[in-house]
Amino acid sequence: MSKYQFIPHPAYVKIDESKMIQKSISFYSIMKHRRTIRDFSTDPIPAKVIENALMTAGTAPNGANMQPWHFVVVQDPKLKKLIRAEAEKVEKQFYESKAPEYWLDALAPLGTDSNKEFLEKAPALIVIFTQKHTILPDEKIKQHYYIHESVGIATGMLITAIHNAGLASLTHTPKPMLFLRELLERPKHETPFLILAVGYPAKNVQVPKISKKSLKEIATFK
Ligand code: IYR
Repeated sequence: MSKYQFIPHPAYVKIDESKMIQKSISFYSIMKHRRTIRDFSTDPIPAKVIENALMTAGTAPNGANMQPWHFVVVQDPKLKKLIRAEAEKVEKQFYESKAPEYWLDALAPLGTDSNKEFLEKAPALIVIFTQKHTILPDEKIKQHYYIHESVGIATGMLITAIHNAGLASLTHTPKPMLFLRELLERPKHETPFLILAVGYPAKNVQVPKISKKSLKEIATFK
């Protein structure tokens, strides 16, 4: 007998078609109201929501079930201040010299700049790391696979869970962002992937007037 076990799918419940369509519509109407915000309220957020959203992210499909991610939740104001200072350093270089004109033109409708106040104002920053491998207790190394695909999927599920619970978020990718490994004391085989700022929107927050592509533009049916 194989040492690997298969069990009946413990949770699959078939729902009828009309209910399924209804559910897909109501989920879409929840998700289409998600907006990235750049101005957060400093109001504290429920720790349980963050924990549950992280557990949701942890259910993501991923390469060979290696779960090649690590999430650091930063709420300490001093640490957030340090992250902001380092991020603004690299962002200043990006906006003032590194970014080509066409990139800055593409960003113009979003109103971004090198000021990253949200890194201090948002009550929580979830810093997501990719892991190249697992180090086993005997120090042997277990390789990870499809790391970026896996962590990208988990991050999408995290953003979805946070939105579904009623909080807002902002994906931030300072470039380069290796400073996060040092500031957050993560090991060498982990690489920062993205910062997700999480909180309530500031009062009267404004968002850019932008739209999403239509189904026709994003999908082909053959
Ligand atoms: N990392 C920079 C620039 C930036 C790039 C893209 I592509 C965006 O969609 C938004 C911002 C910043 O955070 O400002």
